[in-house]
Amino acid sequence: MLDDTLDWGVYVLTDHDLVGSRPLSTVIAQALAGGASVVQLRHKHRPIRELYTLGGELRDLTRAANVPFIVNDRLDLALALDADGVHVGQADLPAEIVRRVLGPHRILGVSVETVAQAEQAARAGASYLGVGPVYPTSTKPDANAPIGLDTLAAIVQATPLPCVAIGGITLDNAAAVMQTGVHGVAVVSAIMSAADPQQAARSLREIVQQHRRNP
Ligand code: TZP
Ligand code: MG
Repeated sequence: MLDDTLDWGVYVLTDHDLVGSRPLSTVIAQALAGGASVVQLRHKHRPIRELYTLGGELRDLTRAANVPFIVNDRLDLALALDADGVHVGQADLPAEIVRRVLGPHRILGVSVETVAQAEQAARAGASYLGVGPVYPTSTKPDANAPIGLDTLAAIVQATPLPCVAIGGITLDNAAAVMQTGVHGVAVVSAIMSAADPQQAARSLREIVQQHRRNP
């Protein structure tokens, strides 16, 4: 899974709070049908057993769609689920430790918001960077101030790693985000809150493909 052919274009993260009464696995299946190209199980405040069960469903869906399945924060859960990778932030386990435990082949994503953090993540063995928040977002209450498009573009320029932009990305601003040279956009609410997640993913995918400067 860790190779240059990964498609970072439409990276969707789960959120239990945004799907209403719809099962998360149904929303993800719809997003995949619309062209989501990466799925991350992002799990705040849920018992680990529940996440293990949900994660198994998502792993099966993503495998059937030939799309990478990534677990947020929890290395143990990623390994238990035989996920394709894990994504850590600056306050999670250090990236070099996660890389050591994961081995060389699985995907390691690291959240960054500065060029210095991007350089450090590359040294630690990151496979890709999640860069943001680009815009204000209400999905992550503890998010730092938005970095904006200029800082996003500076990080993209500075790192050899694929960058996925995150934070407040919608159908309205995705084209501008893609023009910074990122490999894709990562969204929570734009797909999780959509009345039609399949259509939302399809529309995002069209914008990404139209405005992509990197594959
Ligand atoms: N990391 C930085 S911003 C964010 C995360 C997980 C939340 C993005 O959510 P949304 O709804 O796409 O703005
Ligand atoms: Mg985290």
